[in-house]
Amino acid sequence: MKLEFPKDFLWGSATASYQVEGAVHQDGKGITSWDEYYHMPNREYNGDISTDHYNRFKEDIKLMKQINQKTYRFSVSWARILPNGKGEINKKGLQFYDDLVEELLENNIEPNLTLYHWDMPQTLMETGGWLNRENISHFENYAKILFSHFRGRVKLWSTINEPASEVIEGYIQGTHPPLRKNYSEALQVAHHFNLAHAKVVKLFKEMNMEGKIGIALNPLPIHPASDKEEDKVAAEKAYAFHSDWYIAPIMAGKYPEKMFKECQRKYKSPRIQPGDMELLRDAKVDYLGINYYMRKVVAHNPDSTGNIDDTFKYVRVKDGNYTDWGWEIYPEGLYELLSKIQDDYGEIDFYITENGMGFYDKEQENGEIIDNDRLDYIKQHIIQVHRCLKDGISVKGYYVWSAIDLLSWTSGFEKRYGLIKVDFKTLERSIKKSGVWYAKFIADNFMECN
Ligand code: BGP
Repeated sequence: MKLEFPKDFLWGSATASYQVEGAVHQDGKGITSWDEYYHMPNREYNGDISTDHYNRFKEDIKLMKQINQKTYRFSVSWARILPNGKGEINKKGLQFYDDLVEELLENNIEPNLTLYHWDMPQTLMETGGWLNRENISHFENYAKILFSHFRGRVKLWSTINEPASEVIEGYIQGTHPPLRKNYSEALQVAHHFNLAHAKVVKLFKEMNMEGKIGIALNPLPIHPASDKEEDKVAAEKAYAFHSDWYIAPIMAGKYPEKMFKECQRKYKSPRIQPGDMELLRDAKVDYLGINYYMRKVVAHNPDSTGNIDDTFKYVRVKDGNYTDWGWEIYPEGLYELLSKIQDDYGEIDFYITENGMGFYDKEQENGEIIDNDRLDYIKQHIIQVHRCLKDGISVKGYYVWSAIDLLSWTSGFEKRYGLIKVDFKTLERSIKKSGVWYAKFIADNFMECN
């Protein structure tokens, strides 16, 4: 069967500033929360050099061009533009993104810019980061600088990458900065993320910016482990916790009702001020970005302490296809998720802002990477994108995570994602088999499959 895609479909790949740029002290950049995190005692790796994209972006864009990419999603490091998160603009930092955007445009690659992909200027983190409501106006001010500067050149914008990850890993599990374990804070941070997002969407419209603005969320499709009522309830709770808590405020300016009541009862959080919900309701996004990696299967947890995230527990599926990091490969989940969001909230344009899988890449004797697993992963997910299109779900673009090998937040340089290989000793780059396949697929814009 021949699966054809619309002519204007945007095929691309993605990275994030801290994971790929390196050059952490170059040209006046300020310290970020992740610089701080990786320089705590006993950390085995850090992003000080990473792939050195900051100094090698031209070479990287040349390779993206060879892969026939139509778009590239990257994030701006707030602390390169405003080393302390506010105050004076660092011209050299802005110049870097200027050069990057110009290089992309010259190569006919559409820039897709994310304003915040987790690297918070440390000065702001020290005054409370996203827990401090004042951070919202600092973010607005930073966004305004980028909007004015890139007006007419950057047409695809995303406010925040995966607020859920920073909320859950940074404020509940305590594994990402700022290493907190506090439910009440976590819920407040989620609310501040939503407000910051909404203010910036509003600003985008007020400034009559050309193009589209959205957000990149990472909702998970969740299945109950059995038909038992208690497992079904567990799955509903897990979906509210991981997914709908972040989708509902963006799509409908509200919080999922049951979970909201439970959070108020248990944690008296989030605290909402007059006007907040109106702001969320008025900030209509032009698209919804979805970062999709895996599904989760959950069962009722009889040993729950009663917290919102442990009334359910994760279950490994017998015969499931898992990576070495325990992430289940489940391409149908992408279709399920998008259909559910559309059923719940109506039609919207989607971009798959991240999709990919981390593997231990094994080199051939000549250094080549024959990454059949990654190639198949990408292919299977693109088939699901086609299924969405066929069923009237409007997907406009797809980004492989990641454009190039880079630092995985908590798995270092072992867990590889790139279409482009990096030899981290020499920083030499070469295109992997998956990249060669993707190049041909993009050029054809169709796929033959059985
Ligand atoms: C997403 C992040 C990316 C990326 C990816 C893979 O949640 O937006 O930045 O890192 O996950 O995750 P990891 O690097 O932890 O394997």
